[in-house]
Amino acid sequence: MRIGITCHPSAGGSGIIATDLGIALAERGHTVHFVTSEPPFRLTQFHRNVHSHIVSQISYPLLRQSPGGLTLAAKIADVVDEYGIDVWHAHYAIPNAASAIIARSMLPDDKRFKVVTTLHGTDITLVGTDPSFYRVTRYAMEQSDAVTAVSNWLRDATEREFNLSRPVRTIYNFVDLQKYRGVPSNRCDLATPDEKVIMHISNFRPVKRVTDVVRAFKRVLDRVPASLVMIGDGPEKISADGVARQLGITDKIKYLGIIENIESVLPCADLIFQPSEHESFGLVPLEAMACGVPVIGTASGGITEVVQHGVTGYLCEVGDIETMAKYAVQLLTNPQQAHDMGQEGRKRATNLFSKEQRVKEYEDLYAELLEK
Ligand code: GMT
Repeated sequence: MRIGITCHPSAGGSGIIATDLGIALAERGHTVHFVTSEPPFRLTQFHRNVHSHIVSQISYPLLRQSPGGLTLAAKIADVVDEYGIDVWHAHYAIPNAASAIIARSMLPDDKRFKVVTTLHGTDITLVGTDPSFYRVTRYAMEQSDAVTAVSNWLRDATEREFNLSRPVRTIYNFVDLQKYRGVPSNRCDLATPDEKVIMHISNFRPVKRVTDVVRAFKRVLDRVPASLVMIGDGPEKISADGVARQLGITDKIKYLGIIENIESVLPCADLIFQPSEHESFGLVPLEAMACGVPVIGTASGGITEVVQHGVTGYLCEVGDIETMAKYAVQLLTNPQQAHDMGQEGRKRATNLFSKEQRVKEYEDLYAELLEK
């Protein structure tokens, strides 16, 4: 098949899933065309059958903001016109699905393609339900040939909010189990030999509640020698710094910034903190599980479908840093239990979230649409 993909090129989970999916489809013999505003974060090397097209940005004094959704639509139409595309896979309804739909309507009948829209969460939970976007988000989904969501929680939330005429299908996110695996750790020089390593990975947006990470860590530190490793960057980093300063623990926290090959540091963690307000899926917890690292997170949104409470980690109420710290101390002082939970996580990742299963599911969906 000839497949087009649009996604956000930044370091978030949706871009990672879209890029890994595209590369995997290309490895299976399909031709894949990415159209993005800049090269996708994970598309760093040459892959056979993969093409990357960058949308040009217009700068003109009359236009206060670049009309990104329209330039994207024009680029999609150009790529389809030149190469021919059977299925366009838009990751995020806004603007990606809307742009694909505009592109399709601009083309003659013999060049028209199927549109698959995958919802990743914030397009529905934050942006899509805003009154200013609601109508266009709903239209983009209704005009798509298939809409998928990355968890049952997101599927149900979408169906509830948007009252669509056709059901949304869950296709879970996935992890590459060859790449993400527990390797004998030299602790990556992240801590002294007597310290445990707690890790947090995110884009430091308010929804990630990074100050909860710091506060829970302080409670752990009162009982267990430990180091907190923060990976990623974003608007709440400054608040996390401020809280750490107030608590007098800045010397126990390391910021590593944005890391492309996260699989090389994740196995060095003794546990992961993910105290988000909500997650439509929670790709970081899944990647941690694949590496055999237990997760302490919040029982909110699709993360409950990824992390199994009491088996692959623990899920607490949002904001309940006391309970998070209690579970963390329990795991850090009981390495056998932590190891067993890590192994259960790896098993769950293998059984439910392998890349092979999910890529096949998307491939079958495309084929089903083309048969119609
Ligand atoms: O979490 C973010 O802020 C980034 C966002 C994205 O677009 O990458 O993540 C969303 O999509 C991921 C991949 O499907 C999910 O694993 C995340 O749970 C979801 N984030 C939220 O729902 C807050």
